[in-house]
Amino acid sequence: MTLRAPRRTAVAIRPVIVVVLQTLAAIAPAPASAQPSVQGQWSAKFDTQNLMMHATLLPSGKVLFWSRREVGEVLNPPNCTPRIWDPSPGLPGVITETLNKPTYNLFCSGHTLLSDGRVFVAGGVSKRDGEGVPLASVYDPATNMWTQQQGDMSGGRWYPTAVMLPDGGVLVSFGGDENGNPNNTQQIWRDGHFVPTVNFVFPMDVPPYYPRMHVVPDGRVLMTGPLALTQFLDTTSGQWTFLNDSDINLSSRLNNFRDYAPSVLYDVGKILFIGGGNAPTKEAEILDLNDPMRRWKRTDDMNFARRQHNATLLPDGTVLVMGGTQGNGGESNGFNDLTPGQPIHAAELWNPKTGHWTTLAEASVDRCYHSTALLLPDATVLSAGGGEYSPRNDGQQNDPNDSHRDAQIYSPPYLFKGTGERPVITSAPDNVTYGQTFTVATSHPNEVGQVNWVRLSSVTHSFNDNQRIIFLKFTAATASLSVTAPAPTDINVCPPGHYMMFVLDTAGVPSVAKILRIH
Ligand SMILES: [Cu+2]
Repeated sequence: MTLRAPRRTAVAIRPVIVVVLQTLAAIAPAPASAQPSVQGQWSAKFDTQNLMMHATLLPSGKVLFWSRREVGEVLNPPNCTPRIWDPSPGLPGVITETLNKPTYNLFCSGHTLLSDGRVFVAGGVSKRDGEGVPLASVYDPATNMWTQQQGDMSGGRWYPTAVMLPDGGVLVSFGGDENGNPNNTQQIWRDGHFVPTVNFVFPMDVPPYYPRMHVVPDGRVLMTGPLALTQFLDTTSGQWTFLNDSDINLSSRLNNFRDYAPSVLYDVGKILFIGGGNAPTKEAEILDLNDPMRRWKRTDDMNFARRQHNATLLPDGTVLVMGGTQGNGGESNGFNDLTPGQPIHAAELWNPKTGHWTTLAEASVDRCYHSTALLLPDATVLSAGGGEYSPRNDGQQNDPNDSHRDAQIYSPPYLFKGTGERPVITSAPDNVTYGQTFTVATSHPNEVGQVNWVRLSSVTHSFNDNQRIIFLKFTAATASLSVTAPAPTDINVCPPGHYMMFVLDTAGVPSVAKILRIH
């Protein structure tokens, strides 16, 4: 996984664009060094059979993914083909199909990993973009099979968000209904069916598509975007309340409505909302729910304006941003500007301790609308997909050259720090319970700086609703660590389910993760 990426192939560019590129080169921060220990390193691009538009890391370390159609099909066929990517043999990995795939199309659904390692998927597309399917399905990695769920989903859902709740249920919110109108209902799915007594209705006029939602420490669900107005949902009563008690003006993000922006729960009760909007912005904001003031604050701007980008929480607590476009023109009128020079190939990394962004190495592929990124157990990051849409929203497909049935692996700078030797977890439990103290055998217990859990990812449309990080308490013994799992009272901070456990040395170099389950 340390192959060097080939230089981006030069494309014929009109003179006016060359001027733009030269200007950008002049204002973009110069790379401090081409060294991998500073900028990280991209693998060569590799084929993924189809576009990784919806992607979930399974407890096996494999990735479940799907796109909207197979090559050569019409834009909205009746169903799609979910696949499994197994990176364990080394790149490009092995890709296989899942069994008993749903009879409807999972494209533009909402999904989340359940606490038992199955994947819950709400909605999808029916005949046209915007028109949702009123069905839900579950994928079980143990059988490699899909099962359609019984019961009413209160109308179709195209672009809904599904968030796993600490009690193991799933909150399903909004999306477009069968007729392409906004579905303003929310439901809870639990133990194999939709809870019939729970059917919340959003109090505002128009519910947002793909709302950015996080379970926060008090157990409520916080919606951070794309609407500027930030609100909590109490999932026991269906009651929405403003971020700042009753004052709507103090409850908004600073930078207005921002669609296609990632929102990341990067620490306990702390959220980073990054870029997005049309025109795309460089602005990023943070919210600390531990602060009684409860106000959004600016952190540093990114080095590039971005929309349609992805943000990935790394095992050291930093946030990696990849892809997206800085343009607000092009064929799609700014929805997904792929004009040469507008897609951002450089990754960048946000440090929560300083608020600063560092520009990193450049990918070789545009990763904009319908791209995904997720953290893999070896502490590298998968960056994949992009494309497969109708630029003018008229049913005509995009330029096939802009649909990327491929991926690249990014190795962050932490993998090239120090001696290059990584901590090794030699043994750790598969299951732990809340509050349990357990033993982790590791190569150099006295050089361990952190033991962190990162929840497995489930990502689509620039939002990863599953990722979160837990910083654990530990003590070092002769050949092992004694690690304490989160307490039963921390269930909202660390919901039950699967996490990648990383041991990091004092220089911040992470081990390969051990995937374990807390329950
Ligand atoms: Cu889409």
